[in-house]
Amino acid sequence: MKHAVVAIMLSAAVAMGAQDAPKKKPAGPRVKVELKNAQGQSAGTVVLVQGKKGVRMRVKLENLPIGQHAIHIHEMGKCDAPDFKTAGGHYNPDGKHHGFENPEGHHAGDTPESIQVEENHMGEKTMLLEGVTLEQFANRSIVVHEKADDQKSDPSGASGNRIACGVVPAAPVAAAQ
Ligand SMILES: [Cu+2]
Ligand SMILES: [Zn+2]
Repeated sequence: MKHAVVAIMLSAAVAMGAQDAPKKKPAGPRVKVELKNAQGQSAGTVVLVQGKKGVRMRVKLENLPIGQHAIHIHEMGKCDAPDFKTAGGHYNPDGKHHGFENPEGHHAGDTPESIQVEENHMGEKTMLLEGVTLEQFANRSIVVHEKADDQKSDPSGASGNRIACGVVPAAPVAAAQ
């Protein structure tokens, strides 16, 4: 009887040890941003995860017009509807110009791709923002625009009005999805 208990405990310890051995790299610190549209409805979420090369950005949009929409990190952590002007300009600590195709670019808050919103008014994209950190984005905002980003026109890629916004929380959340 005693032996059986010891055997069970041993095998449990072995199993735990095996589980502890990391097969994948652990996911880095992350935050979840809740987007709202001009009407105050949910416009989706953005999860930002710190990686080795930069920040991975997972965007899920909803309740937005069909078409391509630019998305950027703006300087101020304020999202006052309906125009979201309080979010300020693009996060730009290095005094650069807008867009990945701009020879004097790009802003640290620029993103390499626009997001397609489909007929169900939803859209999804994951991209890597290289050379930036999650810490830099804390207490700033993420803004979605009415049009696509041309990646070269100052100050905002000719992407038109701001149609959704969310503040980036300061503290990383361990298990945000
Ligand atoms: Cu923007
Ligand atoms: Zn920009």
